[in-house]
Amino acid sequence: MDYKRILTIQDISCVGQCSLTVALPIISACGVETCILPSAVLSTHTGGFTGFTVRDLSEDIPGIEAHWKKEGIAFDAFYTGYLGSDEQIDYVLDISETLAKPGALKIFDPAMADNGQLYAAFDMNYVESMKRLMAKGDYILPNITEASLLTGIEYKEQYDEAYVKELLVALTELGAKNVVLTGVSYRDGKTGVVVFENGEYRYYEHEKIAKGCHGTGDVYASAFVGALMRGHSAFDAAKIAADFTVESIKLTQGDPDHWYGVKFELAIPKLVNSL
Ligand code: PXL
Repeated sequence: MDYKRILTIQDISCVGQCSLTVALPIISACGVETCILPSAVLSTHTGGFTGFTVRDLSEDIPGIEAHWKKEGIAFDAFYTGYLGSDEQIDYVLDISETLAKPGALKIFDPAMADNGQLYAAFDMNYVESMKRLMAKGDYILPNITEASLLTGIEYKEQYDEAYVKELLVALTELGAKNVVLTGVSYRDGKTGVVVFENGEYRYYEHEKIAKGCHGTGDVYASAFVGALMRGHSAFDAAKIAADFTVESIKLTQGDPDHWYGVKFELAIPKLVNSL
């Protein structure tokens, strides 16, 4: 069987079910070798906990890259999520060129904002740097907030297909080849994902369960990467990832103690079956 090796670069939030603690189990469960490059170690994610610790690992990255180069290690794909700084974006740009197998895919999630707002750690300089990363993406996975920040197009909570298409075209004008736009909701009780590939717009709509569950962007992106690397088309991978994310949210609903993430582990058997 075709066996792919990817590198995912994002933080380790030790508790909180996001970034690497989500990407590693999900992509591995999809049958893909998942190498990691932690950008930082935090005691928890930053979305609701207070007093978390942060250790930035930027200064370790050049040494890790040099070692891998010496060992002749290369990757079939790169998947990035939450990164700690502008400097790390430059490292990612370099690594995704120098450690790439021929034809390697770059799948970049800006992971910097949601619900109309940038995450606590970021400012507009970071957004500017993120544009440079998005420009190199084969698939970028912004939500509507991130798409609006990246393109300078006004953020809207209520919108129509014309607005979404304007965002998609502007994102490809930044340089991104294809866009998977998440959290696209045209009517109450429903949300979905748009895959804009080679200029073609396709929408997968599904039920909307709860507003803004933590970590679901990372659960979604990880399953998308896993399914894509297993040979599914981008649209099928987007559907598989959406169904997995919905199932994970359903399995978490009704447990107020579990506000910080979703119980995606319980949905992994279904994800594996859908591959
Ligand atoms: O992608 C979500 C995420 C990842 N890592 C950290 C975060 C968040 C969202 O808040 O704070 C550290």
